Amino acid sequence: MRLRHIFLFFLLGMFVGLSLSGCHLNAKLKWLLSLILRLVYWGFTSIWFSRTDVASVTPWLAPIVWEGTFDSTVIDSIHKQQNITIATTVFALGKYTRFLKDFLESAEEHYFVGFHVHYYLFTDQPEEVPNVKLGEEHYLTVKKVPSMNRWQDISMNRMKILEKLIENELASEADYIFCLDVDTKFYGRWGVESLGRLVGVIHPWFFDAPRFIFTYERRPESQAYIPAGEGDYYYTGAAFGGSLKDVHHLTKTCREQINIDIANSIEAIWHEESHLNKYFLHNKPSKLLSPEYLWRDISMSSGRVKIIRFSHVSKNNAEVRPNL
Ligand code: UD2
Repeated sequence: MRLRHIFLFFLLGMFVGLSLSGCHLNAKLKWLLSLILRLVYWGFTSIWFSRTDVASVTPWLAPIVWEGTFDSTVIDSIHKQQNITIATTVFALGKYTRFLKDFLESAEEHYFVGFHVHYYLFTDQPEEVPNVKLGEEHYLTVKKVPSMNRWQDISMNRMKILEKLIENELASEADYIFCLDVDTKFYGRWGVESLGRLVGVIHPWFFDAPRFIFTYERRPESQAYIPAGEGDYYYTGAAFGGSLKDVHHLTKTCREQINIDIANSIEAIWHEESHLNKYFLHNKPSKLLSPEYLWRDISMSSGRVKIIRFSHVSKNNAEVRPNL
């Protein structure tokens, strides 16, 4: 595709050059006219929105969103006509309330700017929620949840709370939902290019790693078990989303699997993230977001990650978590 257009680009230049050859224009002017026409062609064609250095489609033909694979102006204008609302959930219990200010302030700069967003913030300390000025059509609802003694339980319990939120409150309130970790910050655009029926984000530690390195649950006793040789990508538990129906099915299934594990006295190696990976193995995401949508630390760079949109902030686990 790209080669064809490069060829056309030069052909257009030659054609313009030849057409002007009979005119009484000086050489510099002809060259300038030809260049302007070629740049106009370049500017109006959409072929430049593709990447050859990364995979931008999965083996089951779901797009993988990277910078350079979409035109934000085009995709924004399509979605603007649809009047969609994106519910966004975030949990901040215990000392994790300290991450809220940066999360919300940076989200207001970069996250679905110009679209309807409704944040649902779950916390055990509503009084600690900072007062952040929200943009037009952005709303925030704070929901009190009980404290928990283990960070693993806080993390896993999100599936149950999300399932109930979708079931009881969101049906007529939103079209899509994203569920995000709070110890994070936005640094670049996260917009409608991320929307899809079922959306997973490739984990930043594993996007260029071979499958045998993936930290799937390997014990057959757990419901999250994935045998060696299986699995497509390693997805992060820090960000996932999609339509309400699909995310409801995801959260319900993961909650059920977690409960079976609890009954069998086993906890998956990476908690709900392990169950999420198992779910995505059998329910393939319809869209994948590249690690631009959840980077590991803003200071760590990779040639293929050209823009960091959302990133984990470094934290001292021993200091912020209620247990080790
Ligand atoms: C990984 C995942 C995370 C989750 C976890 C499960 C990535 C980048 N992150 O992160 O999504 O799957 O593993 O093992 O893959 N929380 C609180 N208070 C607490 C503890 C946790 O509010 O005391 C919430 C908070 O929203 C936080 C989330 O739970 O962002 C996940 O906890 P974490 O960030 O400490 O987990 P981590 O870094 O191991």
